[in-house]
Amino acid sequence: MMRGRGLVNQLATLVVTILTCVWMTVPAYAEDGYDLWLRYTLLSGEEANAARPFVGGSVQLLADRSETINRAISELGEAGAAMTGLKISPHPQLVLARADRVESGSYLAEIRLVGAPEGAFSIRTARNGRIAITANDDIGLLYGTFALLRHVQATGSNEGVERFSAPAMPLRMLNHWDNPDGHVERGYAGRSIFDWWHLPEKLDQRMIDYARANASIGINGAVVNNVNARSFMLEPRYIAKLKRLADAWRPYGIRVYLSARFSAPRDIGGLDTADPLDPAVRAWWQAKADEIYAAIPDFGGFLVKANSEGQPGPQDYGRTHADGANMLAEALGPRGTVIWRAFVYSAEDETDRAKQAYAEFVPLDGQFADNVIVQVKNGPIDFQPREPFHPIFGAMPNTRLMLEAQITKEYLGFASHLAFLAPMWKEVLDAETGRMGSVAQVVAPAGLAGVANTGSDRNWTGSHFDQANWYAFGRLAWNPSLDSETIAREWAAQTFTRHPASIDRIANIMLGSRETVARYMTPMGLAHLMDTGHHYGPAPWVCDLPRPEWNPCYYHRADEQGIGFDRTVSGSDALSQYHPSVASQWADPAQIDPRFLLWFHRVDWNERLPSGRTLWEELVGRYDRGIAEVDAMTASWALLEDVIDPGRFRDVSQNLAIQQAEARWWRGTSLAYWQSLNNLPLPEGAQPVPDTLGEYRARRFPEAPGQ
Ligand code: GCV
Repeated sequence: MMRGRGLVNQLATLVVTILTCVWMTVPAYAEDGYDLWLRYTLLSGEEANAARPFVGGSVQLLADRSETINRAISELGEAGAAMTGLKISPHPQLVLARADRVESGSYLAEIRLVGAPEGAFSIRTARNGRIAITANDDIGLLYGTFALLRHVQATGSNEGVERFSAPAMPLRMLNHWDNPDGHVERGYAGRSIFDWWHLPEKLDQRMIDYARANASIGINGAVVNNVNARSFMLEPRYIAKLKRLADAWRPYGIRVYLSARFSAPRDIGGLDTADPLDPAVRAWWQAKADEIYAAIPDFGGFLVKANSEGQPGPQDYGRTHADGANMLAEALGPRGTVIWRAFVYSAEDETDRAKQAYAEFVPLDGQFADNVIVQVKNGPIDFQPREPFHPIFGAMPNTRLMLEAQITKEYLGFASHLAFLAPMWKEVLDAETGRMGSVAQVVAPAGLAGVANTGSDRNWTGSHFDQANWYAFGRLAWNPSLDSETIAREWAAQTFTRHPASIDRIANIMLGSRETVARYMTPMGLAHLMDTGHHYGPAPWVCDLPRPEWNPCYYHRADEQGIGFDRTVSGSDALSQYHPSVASQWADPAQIDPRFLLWFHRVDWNERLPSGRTLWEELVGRYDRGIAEVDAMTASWALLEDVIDPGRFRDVSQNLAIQQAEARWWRGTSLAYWQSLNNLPLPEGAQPVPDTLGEYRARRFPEAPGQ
C-alpha cells in the first residue's frame, strides 16, 4: 500500500515537473497571426482608460436588439476586457444609437447621417467621457464599433476618435478563386477556407472569424467560388451550403455571391443550349434565381467570367456580353446584381492584348441593364506589378464600372515576398481618366472587388504581411482617399506593436515594398515575364506557347537592338484608347515616367535617357536597386527582434531570406537573358550575374502552388 502510494506520489511529482518544464518553455500565448489586426492586446497604465468606456460590453442601447447589435456589443465587451484586464464596468459609458431613436436637439443628433449611405456612422464623445456611436442602420453601428476599437488599438487612446464616416462605394467585396474541391487558384495560403464538403451540417468557426474580420474593415460581400466556375455549385445541395454561410455572415453585413458558369443550363439544366436569347434558357435562370432567393433572401448575385480563357459565354451563340449579362440581370431582378467581367482577350485576335477588352466592351456602353456592373481589372493586361490604369475606366460613362484588384500576389512573389499593395491600388484609384474624373470617382457608384488571399494557413494569408493587403483593400474600398501610409501605420500598430519607432520602421518597410518588387521583377514598364502556368519566377525566353499572348516574348519584344512594346501610333496605338490628356503624358519617350517607359515604347538598348544613362545602364541600375532595397528591408526587420513576438519575427525573417534569394534570381535570370540578346557587358560596378543563362533556364517548379 505504502509502496503503491509512493509510486503515485512519484508519478505526481513527475507530472508536475513535466508540466512545470512545459510551462516554463512554452509561452502562455504564442502569437501565430490568426487574430489578424483584431488582437486587442492589454493597454498599459494610462492608456487603459481609453478602453474603460466599453469594458464588459455595458452599453446604453438606443436601438432594438438584433444579431448585428449583439455582435457589436460582444465585440466591445471582449475588446474592453482584453485591453484593460477588467471584466465589469458598472457605469455604461458607451451609447449605441440608431439615428431614428435620437431626439432632435440631443448631442447625438447627427445631420450628416440624413441620406447617408448604408453603413455610415458617427462617433462622438461627451465631456463626461461617454462615447456615442450613431448610425442609420445596425451595420453602421457595427462598423462604428470597429472604427472605435481600431482607433483605440492603434493609438492607445480615444482622443481624436470623433468622426463621421461613410463608405465611398456600395460594393466592397472579396472574390474568392476557391474551387469546391478546396484548391485555390492563385492561392498561396494553403487550402480553401470553405469546407464545402461538410457544409451545411458543419460550419467551421473560421467562417465566423472571417466574416468578423471583413466587417471590421467594411467589406460587405464575398463571391465564394472561382470565376472559372463549376455549374454544380448552382445545384440545390450547394444552395443549402451557401444558405448556411449566408445565415452565418448576415449579422456581419456580408452578402454572398456566386460565380455562375454561363453554360449551366446545359451542364445541369438538361437544356441543349445556353443561348441567352432562348426562352427556355431565360426561364431556367429565372427559376434558378427564384430557388436561390427562396433560401437566401439577401443573395447578392452572380459574378460571371464569360468568353474568356476558355470559359463559355454568350458569344458562343453569336450574342454580345450585354445580351448575356442582361439575361441574368432579368432573372435576378431588383433582388441582386450581375457582375460581368471585362477580362477578355482572344487567341485569334491579332491586335495588342492590352487593347482587346476596350474594343469589346466600349461599344456596349449604355446597353447593360441597371443591375449589371462591369468589373474591370486595374490594368489592361493582368495584375502585373505595374500597369497603367485600364482605359475602359475613362470610356464607359453609361455603365456602372467596378474595379477588380488582386490581393493574392500571383505576379508579385506569391506569399513569400513582402509587397504592400496599397500604393499600387492608390496609383490606379487616383489616376485621372481625363474624361470622368479619377478611377475612384468612376467606380464610386459600383465598388471595389479584390481577389482574396485567404487560405487555411493559420495566419490566413500565407504570410503575416499579406494580412496587410487584405486590410488595406477593405480600408481603401471604404475610403479610397486614405493614403497608404495611414493604412500601413494603423495596420502595423494593431498587428504588431504600438511602439512609435517600430511603427515607423514597419511602415517604412511596407511603403516601398511594392516598388521594390516591381524593380527586381519587371522594371521600367516590363510585364508578364513570369514562367508559364504557375507564374513562379522569371522565364523571359518563353516564346513558343500556342497562344502568342501567353509568351513573355510577346510582352518584352526584346532583340539585339532594343526592348519594349510600342503602343504609340507607330505601334499598336493602345495609347489612343486613353483620353488625349492622359495619352500625352505617355506618348513621348523623353517625357514619360520611366516606370512606364517599356510598356508604351520600344527603346534601343543604347539609347540615352533623360537620366543621362543608356537604357541598358538604367535597367541594370533598377534591378540592382531592387536587390539593395530587399537587403535593406531585411536589415531593418532584423532590428525589430526585441519588439516582435518570436514566432512572427521568425516567420517574417524567413520569408525575407527567401525574397532576398528570389530577387537575385529575378535579376540574374533577366540580365543573363537580356545579355544573350544585346551582347552588352554589365555597366561598370554592377555585380556579375552568378549563374549562366543555361542554369537559370534549367530550373523547373512543376509543384509551385496556385496553378
Ligand atoms: C481565374 C489570370 C490568372 C488566372 C485567372 C484569370 C482571371 O489569367 O492567371 O488564374 O483565372 O487571370 O482573372 O480570370
